[in-house]
Amino acid sequence: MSGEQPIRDNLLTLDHHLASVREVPDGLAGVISAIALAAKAIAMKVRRARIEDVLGEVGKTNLHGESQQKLDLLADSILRHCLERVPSVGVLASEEADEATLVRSPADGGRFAVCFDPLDGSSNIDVAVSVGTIFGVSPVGDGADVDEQLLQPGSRQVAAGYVLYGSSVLLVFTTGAGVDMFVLDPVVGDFVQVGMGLSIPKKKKIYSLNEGYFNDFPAAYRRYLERAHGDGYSGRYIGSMVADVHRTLLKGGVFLYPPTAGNPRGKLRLLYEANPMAAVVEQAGGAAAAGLERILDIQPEAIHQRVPVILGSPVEVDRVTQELQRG
Ligand code: FDP
Repeated sequence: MSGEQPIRDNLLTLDHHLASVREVPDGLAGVISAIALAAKAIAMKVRRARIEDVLGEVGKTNLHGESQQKLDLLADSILRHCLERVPSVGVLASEEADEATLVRSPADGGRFAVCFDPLDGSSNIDVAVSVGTIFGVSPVGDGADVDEQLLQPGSRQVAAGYVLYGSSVLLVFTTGAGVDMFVLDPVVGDFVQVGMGLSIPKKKKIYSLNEGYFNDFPAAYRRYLERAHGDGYSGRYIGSMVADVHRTLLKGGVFLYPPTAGNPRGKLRLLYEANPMAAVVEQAGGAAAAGLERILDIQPEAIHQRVPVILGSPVEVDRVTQELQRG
């Protein structure tokens, strides 16, 4: 038996796909290619983390008070390295940096602001649970100030998605015309298309949240959960947003991170967690709310702003928001 692996004859790589997608703004394909390149490098680091001794904490906390993992910082610098070289990239904002970075001004061709969480779910890395990269790309807004160029509602995103470093490495994203899914084929060394026009199930009796905070949730969320218990729902929670949202996208249900006593505005960040995931889920026919507001309509006030998150199958999101309407 030869060691050769079969290669599909109908192989469509990410680059083929990007070349064929119509009506994406000029320079956007280069941004997505750069993210895909970074994802390959990050995937390798995640796989070899124990071997290369890059597990564990750096010994510092980020501005959210969370301890930074060595791999968080490594993933951040890989993404920056790849994105800064793309001529259309103007502004970068990362979970791992207090301030946004001006890469090049609009006058020098900087057309896009890229917000990213380089390695989401990083508290799971040490135990080999799936982690991910989340990204959202918007045209830079008007204003001389970097924050003004960045702080725009998620509805302005022209591309959004995530990479899941799991049992396989998946890239799932939208450029505003449906959601496509690619898997990193280790034989070809490239992302190849495995799903087009993903559609989230309309309803499914699954909720995904950290139920350990039950007593800390506002009453409406507790009522929703009590009803879900009575209605025979299943609970599924990995504790890694990319993995939980990806499962919700494919299998249906609702993913929630409600306000808690410790995090009265929720834990998840609007610009680089909630907005990109909301864009993907809505493009797949789902819904995404921050309490009673649509996530994508929120005008951000700060780079690291937090929001409550309720997203998934439209019927399931509706069941939660109905409870919230009752107060
Ligand atoms: P992590 O702290 O491990 O980086 O926003 C980060 C995040 O993980 C999400 O990926 C995950 O959904 C959430 O926090 C988990 O928070 P809890 O541990 O409070 O459930």
